[in-house]
Amino acid sequence: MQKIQETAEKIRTMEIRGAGRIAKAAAEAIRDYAAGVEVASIEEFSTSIREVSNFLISTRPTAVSLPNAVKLASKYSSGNVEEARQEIIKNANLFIERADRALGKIGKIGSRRIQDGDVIMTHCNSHAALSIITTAFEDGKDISVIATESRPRRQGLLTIRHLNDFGIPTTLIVDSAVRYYMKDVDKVVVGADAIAANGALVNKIGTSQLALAAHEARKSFMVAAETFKFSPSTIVGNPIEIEERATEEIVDPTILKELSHVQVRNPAFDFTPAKYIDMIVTDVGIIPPAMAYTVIKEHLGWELGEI
Ligand code: RUB
Repeated sequence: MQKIQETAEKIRTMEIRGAGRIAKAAAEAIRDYAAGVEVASIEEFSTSIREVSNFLISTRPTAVSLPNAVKLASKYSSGNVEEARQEIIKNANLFIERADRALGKIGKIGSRRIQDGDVIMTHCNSHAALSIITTAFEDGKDISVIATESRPRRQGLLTIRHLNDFGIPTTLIVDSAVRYYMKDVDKVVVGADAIAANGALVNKIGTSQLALAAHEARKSFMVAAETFKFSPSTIVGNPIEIEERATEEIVDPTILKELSHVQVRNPAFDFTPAKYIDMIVTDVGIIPPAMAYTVIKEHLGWELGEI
């Protein structure tokens, strides 16, 4: 239980962040918990797996990779505790391996869409988007990146550090400079926290303004997303919840205490409608957003009865 609590805390405080990393950390935590939990019966095993699954899922509400990972990792069919443990260990390891392989595939596929000389704008810090950018660079393409700061948590600083380690020339800008610089951009490449059945993207707050500015300037808008970022529950009408984080991330609480007519809002993600997305680069190939439903049905084992 200690590892579950530690992982949950790290996800909640964003020490572990980014939808892909969150998913892998949750799968690892479930695996280790299943391997060690002491139970007297399969019923007890099932109850405790369900409880820790729900606990992990509650840590961050938007990244659909989290419930998808927990669901795929904690699958078992045996009525015998020892066999059920082994099934979970196997499924969790399979999920983690696939997630790692998916990043490599997305990098390979997406980099073919990047041309020599391209200026790429990215937002926040997405390992899937960075996989495309760094693969294109390693393939010998002379590219440069414009990275947004991504207030309030400033994940853009992680992005510029990562790109700098590869030797990729990068310009850091504030989020409000996105439209100003769009004229210099060839392609926008961002990651995904969730993709709904209608192809809408949920990603770091501000992503939709990159998409709008790219659309206005006729620049290509690419999303990098593993298949486990697609949301099965949107097929049956469930909305994707946008996480609202503490106001302290934006403004010092002592300042707010002096003000009686001000509220502060801090949504962590926003929606980008499918019509602003040119392509989604997944580990099973490049798709138009309109194919999100097919990805969910074919690659997430979605069945109406399960939801
Ligand atoms: C991170 C974010 C990333 C996606 C995709 O938000 O919006 O673009 O999670 O990342 P936060 P990846 O920092 O709030 O978790 O491609 O690494 O899964």
